[in-house]
Amino acid sequence: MINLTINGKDVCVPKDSTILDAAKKLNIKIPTLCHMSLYDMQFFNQHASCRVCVVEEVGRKKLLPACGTPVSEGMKIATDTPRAIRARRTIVELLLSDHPNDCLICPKNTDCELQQIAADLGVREIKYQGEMVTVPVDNSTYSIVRDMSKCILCKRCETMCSNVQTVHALTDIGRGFDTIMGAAFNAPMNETTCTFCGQCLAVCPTGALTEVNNVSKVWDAINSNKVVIVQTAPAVRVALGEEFGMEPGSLVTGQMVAALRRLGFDKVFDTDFAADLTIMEEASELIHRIQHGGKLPLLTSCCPGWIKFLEHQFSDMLDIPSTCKSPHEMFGAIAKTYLAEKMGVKPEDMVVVSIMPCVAKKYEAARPELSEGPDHDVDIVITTRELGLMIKEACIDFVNLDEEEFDNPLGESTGASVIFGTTGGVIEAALRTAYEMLTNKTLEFVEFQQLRGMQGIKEATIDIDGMPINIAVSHGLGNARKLLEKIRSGEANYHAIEIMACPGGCIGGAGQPFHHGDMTLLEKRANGLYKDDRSKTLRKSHKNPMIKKLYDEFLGEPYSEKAHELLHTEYVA
Ligand code: HC1
Ligand code: SF4
Repeated sequence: MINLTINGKDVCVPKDSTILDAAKKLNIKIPTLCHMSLYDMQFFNQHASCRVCVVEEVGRKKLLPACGTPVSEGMKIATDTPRAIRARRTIVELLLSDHPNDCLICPKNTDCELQQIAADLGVREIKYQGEMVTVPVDNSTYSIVRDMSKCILCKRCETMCSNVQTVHALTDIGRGFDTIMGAAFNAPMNETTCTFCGQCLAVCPTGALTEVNNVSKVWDAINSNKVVIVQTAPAVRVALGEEFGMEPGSLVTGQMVAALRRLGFDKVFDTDFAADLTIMEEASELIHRIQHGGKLPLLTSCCPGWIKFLEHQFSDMLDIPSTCKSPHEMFGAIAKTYLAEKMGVKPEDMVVVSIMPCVAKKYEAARPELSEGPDHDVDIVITTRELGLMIKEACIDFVNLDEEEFDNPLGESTGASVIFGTTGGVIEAALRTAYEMLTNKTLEFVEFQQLRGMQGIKEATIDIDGMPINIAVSHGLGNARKLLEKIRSGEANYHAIEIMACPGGCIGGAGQPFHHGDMTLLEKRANGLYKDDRSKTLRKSHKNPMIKKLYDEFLGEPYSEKAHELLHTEYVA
């Protein structure tokens, strides 16, 4: 252990600690910008590139970056000397010297950490005006915008993409002033191995990486003559409240539905309905593969970021994911056929909008192999944050709205579908149905605690009436890679695996209110979903009466030819 003093207070910390760690132990705040600690300190960004955290070593009059300097015995540190504070302000002034002054119209306005730190340090003028970065904005994808004029080279995006997601799509390219963050040869993002998971933009402190904003497309649709219907993903309901100052995990389903009606949507439906439908197909597929010697393990396929990761990095294994489309795409397919017919609306006169916690869903909706007709089954995707913006723009008093119910028939759902939004939830929902389909017995205890929690990889053997079923669950693409390598080498013996690209599952999606890798916050969102599940009378997807009706009236049997035509897909290398 190492003893030192900070601002005259003694502190004792383990020998590999930094000055920043020691200051945290004393509850002394040191501003940081490039520094990042994620998921209970499993990952760090410790490049010490911005130097905003400089502190003064007393006696030696030396300025040191607190995040990158290890403690040493007898060290005396001061965090609040005029020299340290002046140095921090100068550093921020220099960062602003080549930063565009467009805060008012920047997508990160009020969420920008550079803006906040400049305000906290009392920066009130652009003191130095230097040359600007002139690399064109990369608008090549449906999900992510890359504007290098706003990059401060903190490298948080690289840490996220390389260390957490193991995709390695982003790195620093060029030298000196010309350095930017991008793919090799500054290729546009749509020509790289990027999965569009968006986790890089979730940790970007400025507006250098942001999501593609589709809000104006939604307003245009609402103000047109078309019938505009909306669906909301499971994870949105436990995070949207945060945009209005509510506690993480607050369940705001009723207020969300009311707000969507006030915004002008013609019908407000639930992706949860389609999650129940997915389970009917996916559980049937699992049973089919087990009983007919099909390829195992079956991998869940509802996460577009993970599917793209598989297509790029494990293209020899495209036959293992379930062929089921994701729930929001199943919803689109059913909306533009069954529902359109029921409503007496031509599919081309209907606009389907998805509210998702995810930025990869924007790209997924545009994938040609996921739509039946010439138009996309899902027309527009916006994130939880974009919905928050629309509600603010319309001056709706969200917190005080009276709760309202979803419309029917595509608004009815069970507890099984709600838990899709957290890691482990999809496979738990599938097991609830697979058990009863396989055994014709009632599953009394529907909660599979072994599959819950925030460990990166969870493994369990579930006994289905004497038949052991080996399950694995992973979240975060780095963990997916570990599981896929075990399958490729023949080391693993699983029947089914759930994979989600974002740590925490969809509750941690890049379209959610920024969570800064805070595991406690993610757990609160997960608990909100589990609470919602417990509150439901129906907790198994196959018990959803509207799903039964859909099969009776339209699809026939689960896994039928019609179901295949509308609800299943294929993957491309
Ligand atoms: Fe998800 Fe899904 S759970 S992928 O995480 O299968 O985005 O919430 O909508 O489609 O239902 C996301 C969430 C979401 C789909 C469902
Ligand atoms: Fe990497 Fe995901 Fe960002 Fe793409 S979206 S660059 S895969 S972190």
